[in-house]
Amino acid sequence: MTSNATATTDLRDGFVPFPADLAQRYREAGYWAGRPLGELLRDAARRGPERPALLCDTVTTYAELDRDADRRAHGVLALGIQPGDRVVVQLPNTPDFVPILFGLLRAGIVPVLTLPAHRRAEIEHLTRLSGAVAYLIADRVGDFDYRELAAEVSARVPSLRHVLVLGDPGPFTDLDSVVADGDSLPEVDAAEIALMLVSGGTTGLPKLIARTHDDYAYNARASAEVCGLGPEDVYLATLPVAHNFPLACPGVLGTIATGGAMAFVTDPSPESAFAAIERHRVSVTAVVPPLAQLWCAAVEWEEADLSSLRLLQVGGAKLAEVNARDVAPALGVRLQQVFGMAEGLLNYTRAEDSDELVCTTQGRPLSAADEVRVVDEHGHEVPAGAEGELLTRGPYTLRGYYRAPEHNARAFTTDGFYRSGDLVRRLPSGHLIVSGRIKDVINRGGENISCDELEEHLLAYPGVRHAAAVGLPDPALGEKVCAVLVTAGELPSLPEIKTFLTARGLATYKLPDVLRQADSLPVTAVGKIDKRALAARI
Ligand code: OOB
Repeated sequence: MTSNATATTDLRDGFVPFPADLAQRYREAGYWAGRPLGELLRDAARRGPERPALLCDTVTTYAELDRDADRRAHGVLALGIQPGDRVVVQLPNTPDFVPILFGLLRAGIVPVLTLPAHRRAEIEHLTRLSGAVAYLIADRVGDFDYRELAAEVSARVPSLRHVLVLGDPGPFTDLDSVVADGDSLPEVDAAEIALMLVSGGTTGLPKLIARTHDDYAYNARASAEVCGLGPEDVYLATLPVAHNFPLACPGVLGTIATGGAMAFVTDPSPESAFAAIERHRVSVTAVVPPLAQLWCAAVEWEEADLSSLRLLQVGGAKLAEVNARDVAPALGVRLQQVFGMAEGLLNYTRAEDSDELVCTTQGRPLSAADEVRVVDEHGHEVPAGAEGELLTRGPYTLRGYYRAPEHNARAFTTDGFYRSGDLVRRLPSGHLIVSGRIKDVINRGGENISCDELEEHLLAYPGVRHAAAVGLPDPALGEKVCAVLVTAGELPSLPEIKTFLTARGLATYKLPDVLRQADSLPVTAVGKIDKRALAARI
């Protein structure tokens, strides 16, 4: 690759920092500890050097992991990548992810964490937007060759100077050769950007969310505490580890903060995940609702010892109450609902919550410093228990997307609250019930129908595995309601569905006009049902 640098643009250019007064408050209150993320691992290795960190065919101890991360930090710096530079990272769920991530963090280099399912459109966009100088990939996963993707992207994005490959490098640089010994690493300021997450937004191209060391370390530590993680826990990264949920809620970073062990699967199917749970005695993992449903069903046919599993976190999309009630009896675990976003705010159900709260709510905010407002379309707070849009601000919630001033003007209030676009109801206990997305509605002849609400009812029909409500164009109504069902047996008839929904008390205008059957529903990069792709398919 050529090494003539188009000068790397300044990292802070386009970053929206926390206002100084709030930053000071978060520091004084101890939310922000002033320690860079790289030190999480340093501390764990100091406390328990011989403790198991990464579980695979072999066991990597914390001391080994710590050394590996340092050698990689020196290695990338020796290549000429500098503190503050951005590096697009796209790796499958492998234990190597951990030393690679920590190597970058300790060098003060900013990883842009993309998902394995991203392809040229997203990677090219994210590389340009971040001004990345390097792209870090695995050689191939399944049938897909990331080196071909890298060749395309580097031909199009001039800032990209290095492609580093885990595995067979082909024409690029072998990532495992990018190691060096050294004495001192650059000083990393905890108030600076540590890493960038990709927004899970479903409209337009993804946006970048810059998370600081201070805010993200708090995110991981506080999440670990709420989940009761400790050194005896074994966390399984089931979802793609570049996603906020398995990365830091509490995920890999929370596990490191508490000195536990981690295992990884590239394939979240019951067959592969259950085998990993049994083999590594996994105690905690996180999944999206469609996967939770699949796992609950799979105990019928998969023989595996899941007795080590104590906590199953489910989040990323609404977990229907009927499905929530299945989790504990089917898998013999405690369910935790997690309603979070890459932008920041996390809500968890707690160990001390009643089963009723755990099955019917999406949890309450992680931090006492999380500020939540539930507002109507004019921005006025709604009465307690009423539905409204969730706005939030707090010690680990972004103040603006990276390099997106126009979008930020709409996505934030003037006093810095993030407009989540999620519709929620708040109980007196502070627990939130997610009732839909502002935009995920079908407008049927002027009546608004919440897709989430309808889907929840459809899922209660016996034998319905997955359900999605989508609007189809209709000359008379504007939009009509189409229910797409994945069923265990035969598809029920439309009149049967209507009778069932009416008996559940659903208003007539919300009843589906059309029924479709599908073998499966399309999913996003992290495994949530992809409504846009589904609508395009119909
Ligand atoms: C997580 O993060 P993202 O950034 O992929 O997606 C965030 C959006 C939320 O705004 C909401 O619309 C939806 O996903 N969502 C949920 C939910 N959890 C997320 N909707 C209903 N119920 C839930 N439990 O998805 C994410 C990040 C960290 C932890 C967990 C999930």
